[in-house]
This record gives sequence, structure tokens and C-alpha cells, in this order.
Amino acid sequence: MLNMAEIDTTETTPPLTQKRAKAPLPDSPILLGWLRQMMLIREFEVRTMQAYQNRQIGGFCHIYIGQEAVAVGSIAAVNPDDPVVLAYRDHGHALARGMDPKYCMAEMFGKIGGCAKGKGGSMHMFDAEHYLYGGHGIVGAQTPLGTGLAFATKYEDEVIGEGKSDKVTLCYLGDGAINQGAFYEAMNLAGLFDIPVIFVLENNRYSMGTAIERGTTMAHALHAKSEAHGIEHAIVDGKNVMNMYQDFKPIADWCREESRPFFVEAQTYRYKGHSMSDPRKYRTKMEEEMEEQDDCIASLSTFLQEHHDVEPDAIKQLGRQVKSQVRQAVEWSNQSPETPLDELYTDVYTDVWGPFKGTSKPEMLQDENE
Ligand SMILES: Cc1ncc(C[n+]2csc(CCOP(=O)(O)OP(=O)(O)O)c2C)c(N)n1
Ligand SMILES: [Mg+2]
Repeated sequence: MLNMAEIDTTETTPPLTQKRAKAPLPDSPILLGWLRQMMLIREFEVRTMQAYQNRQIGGFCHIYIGQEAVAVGSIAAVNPDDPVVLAYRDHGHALARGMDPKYCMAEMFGKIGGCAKGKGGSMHMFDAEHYLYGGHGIVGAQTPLGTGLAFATKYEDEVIGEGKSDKVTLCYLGDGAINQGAFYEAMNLAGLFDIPVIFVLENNRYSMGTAIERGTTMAHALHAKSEAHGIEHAIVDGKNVMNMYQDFKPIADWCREESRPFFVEAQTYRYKGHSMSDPRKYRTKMEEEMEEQDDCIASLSTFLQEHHDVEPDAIKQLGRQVKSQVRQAVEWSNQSPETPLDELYTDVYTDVWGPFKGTSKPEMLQDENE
């Protein structure tokens, strides 16, 4: 049980490179579900870019295309009530967590039907019902929050509930965030107090226009940073959802069982620019083309056809379904009213305190078709 007075800070750290067996792959209906989720995210992002260009979306907007396997594979490996917190490139995680694309799109349109009543925008997807705690624009700011969320679950289970800690928190961050002081403070506390948070570093090789080797020490061995805090680590293939899940699931199970932190480096690539206004002059077309050959949607489609006798038509059908779902999300966002000015004064302070009760529930509009 968690007892701050009894924490033995002199305890020697166990070896930090434990090899874990891969989790078995689930059956084809689940794999098809992952494919559908990744296709949904990609289609959603394509329509997001169009809406941005049509000026239906303003402000900062960061596209997740290319990285879909990271969110889908890792979120599939945890329980639906395990907390999730992330940076600003957040649409994909929100959809993978189960947010309705309508609420995600309307949020970017700045409409009342958005998940945060249109007051957050692209970088601030929140969905308390799905235990999704944002969407944060300050690089690295989510890492102390993720550590705090995980501390809260541990405290709730062990001190208030007098039982065993039973949750893990997923805290996603980019490779640029690794250089933020807040992340080191977060890792220090997580390592010191055995806080069950998994730092999921999405290494897409760039922080805005800066390649990781140019801005980060030990770029070839990032785990040195977590090792310094006594935190276990693993490098996983973030470009393949099956590898991502199979490696991530045993890690998540271990963190839950042991109530300990973990640092996962998911190696991936963002196909588009840093944000909507990035001409990508810092990298070559050839590099982009090479990276795109190893695409998460293409590889799972091929696997399903070759190993599960899934017909190409079934995959085309999924494509039609997600297109129509995203089209409806755009139409619904267009029709949703502008957020009224008096909303400026709501949700500023909370009047309910306690774990996971801080955010007010947005009044998501009802779809006529529902
Ligand atoms: C504290 C802070 N410094 C600088 C910025 C400006 N900024 C926004 S995104 C970004 C790059 C972060 O890159 P990375 O963490 O690799 O995430 P990615 O965009 O690749 O997903 C920077 C420097 C910021 N938002 N916050
Ligand atoms: Mg990056």
C-alpha cells in the first residue's frame, strides 16, 4: 500500500532491460476493428486538412497521419477506464479512445457541439467519459499531469480504497518534449514513488523542423534518460499496429500488476508537416517516400488478406463506411451553432473537487439521425 513515509528511497533499482514475450494477436474481427480505426483517423485527418484550407478551422492544427498505429495499438492494450493524457497532436488518440468524430470535428470548428464546447480547438480534445484528459499545447506539460493522474489512481486504490493499485495511465509525448524540464521532474517522481504511468514517446524524428539528432542528446539511445530515473524501457515499432499491440500489451500488464512506471519509445513518422503551415523544407521528398512505404494501414490490410482470407472488397467497404462517417461529422459540425459569447465565463473554475470530477460535461448536441 502507498505510504509516503515508508517509501525506501535507498532501494536499489532492479535491472532495467527485462525482455517480455509478445502478446498473442487477437482474432480477425478485432484486427479489422483496428484497421477501421486507423482508416477512420486517416480519413478524419484528410477532411480536417480540407476544412482548415476552407477556413472552417482556425488556429493551430497538427495532423496525425502516419502515426495511427501508435494510438490504436497502445490504446487497444489497456482498459477503457485507464486514464489517457496527450500533447496537441491529439485527434487520432481521441478517436481511438472512442470519441465520436462529430464531437472531435465540431471542437475544431469552434462550435458548441464540440467536446469542449468549441472552446479548446484542435489541441485540446477532452472526453472525461472516455477517461481522456486532453490535448495540451505546451510541449511536455502533459507529463506531470499524466504522472499526477497515475498518482491519483494509485492513491485512490491503495490509500482510499485500501486495496491494490489497478490502473495504468498512458501519457503520450513527442520526441521534442523529452527535452523539457517538466518531463524530468515527472520521471523523477514516477521513478521515486513507483507511479503506474507509461510515458509513450512518439518518436516521429522531428520536433517542428528540427531533426531529433540536432536537438537532443543521446538521440540513438533515448532510454538512457528514463534509466537515469530507474524506469524500465522498451523500443517498439510504432509503424505497425500489430507489433505495437503485441509489445505494448505485456508492458501495460506489467505496469498494472507491479504498479510501476515505464518508458516506451514508439518509432514512427509523421507524413505531413508539423502543423498546417509547414512547407517541410527540412527533409527530402525521398525520405518521406521511403517512410511512407512502410504504412500501417497498408501493412494490416495485406496481413488480413494474406492470413485471414479477408476479401479486398471487405476492406473497400470499410473505406466507404469511414468516409461516410467523417462526411457526417463535417456536416454535423457545419450545422452546430457557434459557441455563444457567454460561454466565455463557464467552465473556468470547477465547483466539484476530487479525482476525475474536475471537468464539466459538455452539452454535446444530439444528432437528428441518432
Ligand atoms: C514549452 C513549449 N516550447 C515550445 C513550443 C512550440 N512548439 C510547439 S510544437 C513543438 C515541437 C514539439 O515536437 P515533438 O514533441 O516532437 O512533437 P510532434 O510535433 O513531433 O508530435 C514546439 C517546439 C511549445 N508549444 N511549448
Ligand atoms: Mg516529434
